[in-house]
Amino acid sequence: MSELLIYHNGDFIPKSQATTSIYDHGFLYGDGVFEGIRAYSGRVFKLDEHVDRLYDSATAIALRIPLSKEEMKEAILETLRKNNLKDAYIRPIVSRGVGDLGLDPRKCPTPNVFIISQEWGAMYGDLYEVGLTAVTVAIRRNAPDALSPNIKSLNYLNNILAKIEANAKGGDEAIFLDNNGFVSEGSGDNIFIIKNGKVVTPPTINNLKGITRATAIELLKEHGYDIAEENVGLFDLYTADEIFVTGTAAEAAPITTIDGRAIGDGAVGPITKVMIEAFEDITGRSGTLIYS
Ligand code: PXG
Repeated sequence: MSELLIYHNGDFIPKSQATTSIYDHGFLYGDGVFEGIRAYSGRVFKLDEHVDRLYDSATAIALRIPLSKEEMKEAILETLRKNNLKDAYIRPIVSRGVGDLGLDPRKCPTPNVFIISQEWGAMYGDLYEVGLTAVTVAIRRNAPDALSPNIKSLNYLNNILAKIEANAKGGDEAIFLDNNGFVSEGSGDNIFIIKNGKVVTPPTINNLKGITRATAIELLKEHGYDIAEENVGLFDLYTADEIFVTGTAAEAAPITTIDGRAIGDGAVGPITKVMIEAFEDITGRSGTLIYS
């Protein structure tokens, strides 16, 4: 198979040659933003929402993306076409660009826009049937008044520290609390807790405004479930009937153990099963056509 092509500032470059300078502030400081998008069966799922969030992340760090949203969407679709992809993971990245060793973003005149795409399957394999083991971690989610978790920035160290801790504790996924002790989210997904038929997810002040999260809320409402955005504590996690996480990579994934405690009866619960099926259904039948 020929080498994957990466979009870089309007050109398509073979993967092995798609590079940027070590003076790019994306590399020096994690100064930039990105998205994680998926395509299913030739359709890009929630393309508008992901592009909107990319531009919101950029606005929040005063980074001007040198493409209109329409141009960005077309660049994403063209990257998929150039690589003949139908089921794919897509990673647009906008870095501050090349500057000098000082922090000042004014030294970086030209942002670097990259779009990576590649084939991608289920993230957690067999775990969708048995459920994931999650652990809460000591590291707190970035405070919204320090580095808002709403910004999908190239600085993912907070999340990586959580992942390192989860790995050390033998968890498939880390669950963050915030500085107030409220449940925030996973290292790369949002969290939903079910108790007595009611579904609760934390408000997005302390977590990423997940596009799968928003989809899950819509789908649960359509299926007639009672769903609320409320603060959640450790007690609520440990005493839940069901828990699942949502994300572009994770999709809807059940959590059946947290901190050594079985959730509910330890098996994947009925509402979680409805959610997994509803998500599979919507990703299979909606989205922006890549090849029209
Ligand atoms: N919280 C965080 C911190 C994330 O990084 C989500 C929630 C879910 O958001 P969406 O919009 O995807 O429903 C994310 C997204 C990866 C990977 O490779 C992670 C994400 C997306 C794509 C790939 O681990 N996280």
